[in-house]
Amino acid sequence: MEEEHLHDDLQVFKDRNFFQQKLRSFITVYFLLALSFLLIIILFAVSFSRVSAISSKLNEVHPEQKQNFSGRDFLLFPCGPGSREWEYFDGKCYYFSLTRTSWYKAKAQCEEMHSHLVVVNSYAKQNFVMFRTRNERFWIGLTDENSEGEWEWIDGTDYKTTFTFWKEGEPNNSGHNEDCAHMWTSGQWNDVYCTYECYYVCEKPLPN
Ligand SMILES: [Ca+2]
Ligand SMILES: [Ca+2]
Repeated sequence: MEEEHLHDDLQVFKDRNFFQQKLRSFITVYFLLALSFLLIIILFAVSFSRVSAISSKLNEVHPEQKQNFSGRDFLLFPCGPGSREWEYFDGKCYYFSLTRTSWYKAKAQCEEMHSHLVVVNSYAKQNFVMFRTRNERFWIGLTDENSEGEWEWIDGTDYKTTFTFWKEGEPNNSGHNEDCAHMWTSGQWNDVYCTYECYYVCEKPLPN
């Protein structure tokens, strides 16, 4: 009887020991799982912060590259990469027309492009325009239509105190109706009737 009782006690002890072992294993497994989970979270947080740091560095670099690119663009096309038909000279932009028209229409077409007919107020500008207009006639922004013989630049530049480059014997107001000036094939200026059709040069300031 006593032996049987002892056997039961031993069995209870064994069961309890087994239960405790199982519990310990469960706790260990759960602990390891929790630890793994925590490690994953830490790894994720570290990776995320690294990615954020790299991305913000890239963002810092990108505007610089953009600026360099637009800087190069500006050097190549000072009048704007979208306005390659405009040519740059000495702080201004010039458009040399590809079609012939009257002085009035040329004036209007320059205005449509937010510019005005060229004002040739220096020998340097004369040289620049003359080089591009060789062998063709181009309207310039000079007229005496308001008062015969009183030449006026289209932008209000004072004619009397400014550079001129008239052809010899010009302006001659031939036929009493020559009120608009153009550059001759030689580059020198001539007055001609304003409805005459020739090319034209527009001028505008550099875009902002
Ligand atoms: Ca005239
Ligand atoms: Ca003339």
